[in-house]
Amino acid sequence: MNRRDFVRLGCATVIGVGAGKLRSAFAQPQDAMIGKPEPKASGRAADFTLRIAPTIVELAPQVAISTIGYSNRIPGPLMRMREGQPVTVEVVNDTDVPEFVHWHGLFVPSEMDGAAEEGTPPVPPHGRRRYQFVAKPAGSRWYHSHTAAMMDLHRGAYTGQFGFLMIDPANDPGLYDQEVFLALRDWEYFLSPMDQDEMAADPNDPMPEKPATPDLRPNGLEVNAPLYSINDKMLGAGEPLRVKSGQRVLIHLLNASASQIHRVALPAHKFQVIALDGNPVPAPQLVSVIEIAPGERVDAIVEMNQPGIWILGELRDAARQSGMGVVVEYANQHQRATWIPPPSARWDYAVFGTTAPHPAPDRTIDMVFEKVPGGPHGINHWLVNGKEYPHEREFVFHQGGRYRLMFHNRSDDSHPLHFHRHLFELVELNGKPTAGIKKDTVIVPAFGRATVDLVADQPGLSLFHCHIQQHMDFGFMALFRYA
Ligand SMILES: [Cu+2]
Repeated sequence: MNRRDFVRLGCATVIGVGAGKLRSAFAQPQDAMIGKPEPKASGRAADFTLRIAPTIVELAPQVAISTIGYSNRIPGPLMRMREGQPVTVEVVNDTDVPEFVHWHGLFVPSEMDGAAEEGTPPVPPHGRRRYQFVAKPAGSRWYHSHTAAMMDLHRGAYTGQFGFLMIDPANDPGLYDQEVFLALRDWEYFLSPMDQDEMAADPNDPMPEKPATPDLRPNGLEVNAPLYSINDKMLGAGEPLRVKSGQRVLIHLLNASASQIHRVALPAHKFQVIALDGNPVPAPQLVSVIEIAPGERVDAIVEMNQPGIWILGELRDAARQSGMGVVVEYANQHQRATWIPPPSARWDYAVFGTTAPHPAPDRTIDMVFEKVPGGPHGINHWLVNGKEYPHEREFVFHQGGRYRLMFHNRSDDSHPLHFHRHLFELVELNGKPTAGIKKDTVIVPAFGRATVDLVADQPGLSLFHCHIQQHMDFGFMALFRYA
């Protein structure tokens, strides 16, 4: 087996139905290479071309959704490059609205980063624009639309505009037999007052930011979704992930949802988490459950040593039964696909870290996040240090400075906070120290606190925001500049 074999994953098998039967019933066209970029435009030197255009994603037979995608694929083409390689991406916009492609987790200049707030020019409607950057740092990155959506749930991150971007290191130990890319995704977003309850706060969590008096204002509308998929297929459609006993399968997991934190498990197996947000962790660990927030990536190796047919899926029955799962099928197995709820376990970034001391920062920046429940349009609005974006003055870095950012989440929701163009190192999570974990997105739990260190080594404007699209659109952003 070629370890670079890229398996395009659909899904297969609803619970309780024979896998073999469904495979023939739900056979998809063989189109195994979403990894191939579109052909280069003639005479052009672009390394990749992305075409933003309306597309149909067939999540399952009789479940087809009209959306916007990259080059007619969901996820978009896998963009694979070598660390240090200069890259030109030609983006063609076949839609009626300006678009931005953000290179999530890469160190790219502000004008190439794909964020209007940083000064990146848009890809004009029915126009084109080239993004040029050097591929760094190595690891699992991704690209996605960074257009504000506001009340339009068919724009920006609510569409199918997302794809994997892999930057291969100079020396890849390649300790795996098969490599798969799994993007978790929600579809058909709508506004609802319902709490998804996907991340009910654990009453045992310390909640250091919980106010003494609770906010009794009624909650506003939040973005919800009735349909789920892994890549472009619901559980019950598409191809299973075919494995052989003894294989080590490297899973690149991405949460490309615009709104929800997800937790996944593979019954009878454990995930050896080796990288978070594409960055190798100091202490790889075996876990039964992976929790992953919008924007985050988790790379994990699974040793296939429990022959059978299993469902890799979301822990919540409603999400899994509405599509968020994929069948893992060992060779020569023909039984029904099995789901077994995993033992309850809290996700804790710190288990992948060390206890090394951190150098003292030059400065600490406190960032306090609060919710304004049910503001204009009945939507929750968000405050950073008492104000919605934009702030009258940006946060300021001095080049080469070492900054400690303290994220105080004074709301009853968990938020995945993303810093553009930089990596940060986790220092403390709800008072628990850790070290050596480098990320670009971190979940700060409800009423929780996270502290991260960041070296200001990427001059230019840098956006900071919650990666839940609605939160970002309604105030949860801040801009950092260099002095
Ligand atoms: Cu948020």
